Amino acid sequence: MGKSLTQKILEKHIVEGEFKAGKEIGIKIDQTLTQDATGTMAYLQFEALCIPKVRTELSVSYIDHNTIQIGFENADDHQYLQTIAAKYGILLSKAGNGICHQVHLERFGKPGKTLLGSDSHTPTGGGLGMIAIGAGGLDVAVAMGGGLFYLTYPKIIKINLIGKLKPWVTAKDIILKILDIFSTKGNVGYVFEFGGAVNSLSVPERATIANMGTECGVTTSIFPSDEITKAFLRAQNREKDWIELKADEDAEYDRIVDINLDEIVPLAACPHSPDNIKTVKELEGIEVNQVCIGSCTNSSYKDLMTLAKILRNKKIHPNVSLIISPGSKQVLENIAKNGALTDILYSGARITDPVCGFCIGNSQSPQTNAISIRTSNRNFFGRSGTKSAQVYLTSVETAVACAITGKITDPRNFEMDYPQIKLSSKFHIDDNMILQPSANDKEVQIYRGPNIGQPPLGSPLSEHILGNVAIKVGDKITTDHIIPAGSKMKYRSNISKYAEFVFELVDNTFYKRAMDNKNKKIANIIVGGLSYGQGSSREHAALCPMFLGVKAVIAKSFERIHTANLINFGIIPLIFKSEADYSNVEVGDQIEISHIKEKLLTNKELTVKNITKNMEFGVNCNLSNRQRNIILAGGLLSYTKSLNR
Ligand code: MIC
Ligand code: SF4
Repeated sequence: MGKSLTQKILEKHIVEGEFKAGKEIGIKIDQTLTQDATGTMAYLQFEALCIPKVRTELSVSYIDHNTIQIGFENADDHQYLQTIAAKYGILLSKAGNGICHQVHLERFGKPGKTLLGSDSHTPTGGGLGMIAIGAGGLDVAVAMGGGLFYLTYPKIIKINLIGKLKPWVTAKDIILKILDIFSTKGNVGYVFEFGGAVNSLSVPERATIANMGTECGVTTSIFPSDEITKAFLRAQNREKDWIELKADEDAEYDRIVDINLDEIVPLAACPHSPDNIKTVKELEGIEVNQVCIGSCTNSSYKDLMTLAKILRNKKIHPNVSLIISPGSKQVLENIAKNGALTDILYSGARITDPVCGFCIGNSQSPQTNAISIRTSNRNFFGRSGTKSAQVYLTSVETAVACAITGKITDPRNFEMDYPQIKLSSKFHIDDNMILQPSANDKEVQIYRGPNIGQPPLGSPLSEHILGNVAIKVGDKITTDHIIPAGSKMKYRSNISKYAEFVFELVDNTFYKRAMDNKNKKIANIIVGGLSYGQGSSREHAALCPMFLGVKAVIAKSFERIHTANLINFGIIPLIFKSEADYSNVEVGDQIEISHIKEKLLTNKELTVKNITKNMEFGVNCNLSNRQRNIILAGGLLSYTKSLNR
């Protein structure tokens, strides 16, 4: 039987486990990436592992998230990251050089390699034929130290593209269609492998699709590496990094889904979830206050050239604020050199640094009750920094149409020919903002500002948990609900401070309640619905609850990265055996879970006693042997240290 592309790359990297869907495997990681918001903690943890140098082929530390410098905290963190990179053999991409996923695609990604990144959109590298996976910072720290990365051997869905996109319909509309089909829940343990008419899509377009596959909750998404990939790498002066990669003709898949590109129309994800899809036609006429173009989903040279061509000789609507964030310094320099930037500026747009910026809500928060059209990948409640804002996610083409007319507008209404953008055969490249590690690593002093704390260690699991339900939440709770980013993100390296904001968006009394329980030595329990922990890879969504004394989360189902993060920080993820039992627990109920170690070691169902309601229910804890040992040790850091002893 032939092999899929995913199988071929995983087979080359597997070190532990067997190729059976649902079983845990350990793979070797060739490349890692971190960004500053998750990176400071990842490197503090890396330091705690006491390894003298990274053991990967390539590790890059990007500064792209916390770039707003009001106060000393972010600038101090940047300096910490720069000295760490110099000392431990890591490349450093300075603030202003670009968004990690865009820069990695341009300068470092290689077909056939594995990439682990402390950011959930790391699968963007799948656009180049990599197995690129997002994970918590601690998993990335372990991989930098040469440790394996463990994942469930995935089920593979072939997304078979048929036909060709019509003018004004884009790769973004393809992935929005996929979100319409698959939704943001129920896809844990799958990989999307793209095949069929992929040769109509350039690498940046493939990357847009792979980037947002993350919103479905899949492990990763991957495209073949073909002549189009080769041309992209050649334009980046990296043709030597190219290899051809494709699935065998007779490869078998767990499922095949055909997507007919001719039938796709401009789409939008409506508030407050990337899977709340409507056609742009259905939304036409809604007045728009803000349009933001950029983010790691749609900020490539092709995106901004399309934008510039549409804006040429046009002015944006007076009621709209148009924000443009290029994906990288390379993109910005190229559109500056060829004059396209002038067309953008003349239209009345505001240009920001090439950073995450608006996407993570640490700048450009819209006005109260605003309608904001964005080309980014997430429109979770409150993420823009304005709770009352309504954020719609669209393609660049739709977004710019809205900026010009001041209303949600189907770009096909424009009376102009669809701009055809030819990708340069050679980009202007200048890597001066990527710093090489020091040749004198022993002499590098690590800079530690007052914002840098110590990574808290978990305590070994106890046999018995007596606790209170400190919060009960519904379905599709994202990590942005658990611990917001935006203006609070500057506390990423200061856990006791950052923990004050846990569940702030959902219930701002949580922190006080949790601390009261903690001070009385009562464990905190979180109760959740379906798909708990969607979205980002931020391990702070486990680390801060751990700091607040959360010992278990009981939910109807969990998302992949968040489950791993909970385990890494010694919090037990428990799944209701019967979803109906969700209604049998309320905030404030006293809960007892006994014989935990014994049940975990024998893989038996656990019993949760609701003392307040005088009733019991069953929960499952589906862990691999390795995960069980991590939980028993009180988390991955203690576990890894014990192995290295
Ligand atoms: C995001 O898009 O939510 C982030 C900010 O990039 C996160 C990482 C983080 O929280 O630092 C992600 O996607 O993993
Ligand atoms: Fe940055 Fe937004 Fe991409 Fe996250 S999704 S990496 S915040 S641009």
